[in-house]
Amino acid sequence: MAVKKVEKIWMNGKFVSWDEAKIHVLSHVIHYGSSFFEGIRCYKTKNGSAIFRLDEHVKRFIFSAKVFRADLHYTNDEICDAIIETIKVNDLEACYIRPIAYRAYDDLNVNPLNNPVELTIAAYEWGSYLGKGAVEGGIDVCVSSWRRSAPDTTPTMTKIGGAYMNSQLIKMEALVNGYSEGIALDVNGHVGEGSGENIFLVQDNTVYTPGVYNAVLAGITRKSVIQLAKDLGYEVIETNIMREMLYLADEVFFTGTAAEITPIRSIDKLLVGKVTPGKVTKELQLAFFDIVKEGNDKHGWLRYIDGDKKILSLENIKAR
Ligand code: PPE
Repeated sequence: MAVKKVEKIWMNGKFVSWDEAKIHVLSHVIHYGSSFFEGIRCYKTKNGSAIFRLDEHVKRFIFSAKVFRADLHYTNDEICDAIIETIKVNDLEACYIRPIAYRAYDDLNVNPLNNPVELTIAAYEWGSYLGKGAVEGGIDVCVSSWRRSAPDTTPTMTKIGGAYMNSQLIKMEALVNGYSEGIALDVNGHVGEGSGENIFLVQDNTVYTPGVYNAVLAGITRKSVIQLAKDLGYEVIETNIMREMLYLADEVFFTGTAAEITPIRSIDKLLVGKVTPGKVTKELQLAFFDIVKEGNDKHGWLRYIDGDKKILSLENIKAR
């Protein structure tokens, strides 16, 4: 499924047409994977289009670049505004947003410091990440033979292009063996995450998830689901998780911007729990979609793209 083309892409401060958003083949990023990116979702809520935890995503974007000594040349607020503009200029209501900064064209050797850092923002419609019906009915996954990076190798807390070569190995192995996704263990054999999702387990009404020390991305959906589980009264434990706990759990699910909350039906052909989605997974899905679809935003996680218009209309109401 090809990316669904829209009209314009934001490139280094201006809009260019989708087909002209190109970079040179000798750009540093192509040879050495030197990019920093985000995946963000804009939902069509009952109160209008709204971006989920925009500020948090942009903070992580700037953090990823900082670890690699890259200056994005734009502030958090400027990047947020550019993202909103990109959605508006393309008349999108619900979409996936992909800001990406990369070491561009100039010098060509491993040292990235002489190459300019460029920034691009695209927004487009994106369907179900793990296949049709995945969020509703669950998916079948395997434990990957590929591990996540060890600490002090590739920094797993950053969202960087190069790290997704590892994700590709996990994903391809899963797909060619007939699974929808793979779960990678960390360097010590504890459960890590999927190729593009964090993972959660439910056992005896307690929710477990690996810690960031298990070589996982500090997912923003993960953080949100931890909060929602606590709101619902569940204890949430971040800890080392043994592989066999995956097989014994009552419920297992993935979280991520693209994956949202996707239940896991089986792991290595062993069925997970009795029904998919399980009780806690379902409650968390309801709580999550109540925010992003119904707009019941009790935590202030939504940024409406027509925020200004909303304030204006409030004033109009007052004036009447
Ligand atoms: N781990 C990895 C490795 C990862 O790529 C993601 C997001 C997550 C965890 C969840 O993080 P968060 O989105 O902040 O909750 N993966 C993004 C990109 C996927 C892709 O195929 O590209 C995403 O979900 O947008």
